[in-house]
Amino acid sequence: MNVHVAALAESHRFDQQTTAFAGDVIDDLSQVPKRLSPKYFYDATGSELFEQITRLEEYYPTRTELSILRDQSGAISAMVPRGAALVEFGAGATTKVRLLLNECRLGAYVPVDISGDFLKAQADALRKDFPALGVYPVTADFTTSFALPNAIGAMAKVGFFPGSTLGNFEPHEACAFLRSARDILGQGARMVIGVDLEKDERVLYKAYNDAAGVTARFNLNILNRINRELGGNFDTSAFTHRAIYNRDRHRIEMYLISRKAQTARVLGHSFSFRPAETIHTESSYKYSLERFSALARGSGWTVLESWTDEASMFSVHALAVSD
Ligand code: AVI
Repeated sequence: MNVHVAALAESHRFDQQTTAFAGDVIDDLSQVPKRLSPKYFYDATGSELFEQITRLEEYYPTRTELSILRDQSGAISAMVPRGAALVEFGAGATTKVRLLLNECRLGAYVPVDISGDFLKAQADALRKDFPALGVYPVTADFTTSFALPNAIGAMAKVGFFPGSTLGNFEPHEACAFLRSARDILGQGARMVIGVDLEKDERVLYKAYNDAAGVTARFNLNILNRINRELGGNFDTSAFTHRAIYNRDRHRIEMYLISRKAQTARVLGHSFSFRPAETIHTESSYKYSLERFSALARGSGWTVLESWTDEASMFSVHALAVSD
């Protein structure tokens, strides 16, 4: 972070997270082409909009992954050692982890997320429903290195990374994340991971350009967040949402497109837009089984088994740390 942002953060009495947000926004909007990091979608409003997305008819990933976790629960639990600690990287709705908790005889559950308040609420609900389970939340950015709780030291470790969140990482970031997860979980660890698959482009297009406009509101909310938290003055009605499929890079790309020539100010910085100029807000990579397996191999993991739904829309994999 540059000295200027640090001074601004100090004068605005920003906490650590808001300071990092300010630094990233100013850096990313100064790039050519402009961009913003998708990790900033998820304030309270963004998280609620994402929950709405997961219930949309066009957005197949969530319900398809749930159906795989349900249909293959026996085979998946066979990959999870009895008494293991399940470490979930990022903690969203508890629906998916509940399926594993019901099926596998776990010793402990360790949700890891940057949002401490959300984690606490989630942990309390699980403790009520699974009184015998040790629940040890860790407040941390799961893409960085963090320490596991001492209480699970002696237990086998299984990572859980559902939702194809891996797809929102650039390939080098996905590799770095898988390597870091391997280092955190340690020798002998396993991992259950959900990954979205390549498919008919029309299906992908509709999933990210839904008719009700929820994804558009989700995308635009990042500008609202900049206005709210950093005192920006973006006119959100002067931007439109667009998602396209980039076949060569196997990824959906989401953009905010300026409807006109305009200037927005954030923390004393001016960002000028030409008409139709874009901000790249998210990439969502889609993998084939082969390309995911190669990524896992190159990141210190071996694919033990892969499961898909009948239409091959989504995949769930059991991985083991390579020797
Ligand atoms: C969280 N992530 C896997 C979602 C995705 O599909 O890439 C985020 C999302 N963006 C638009 N719709 C959903």
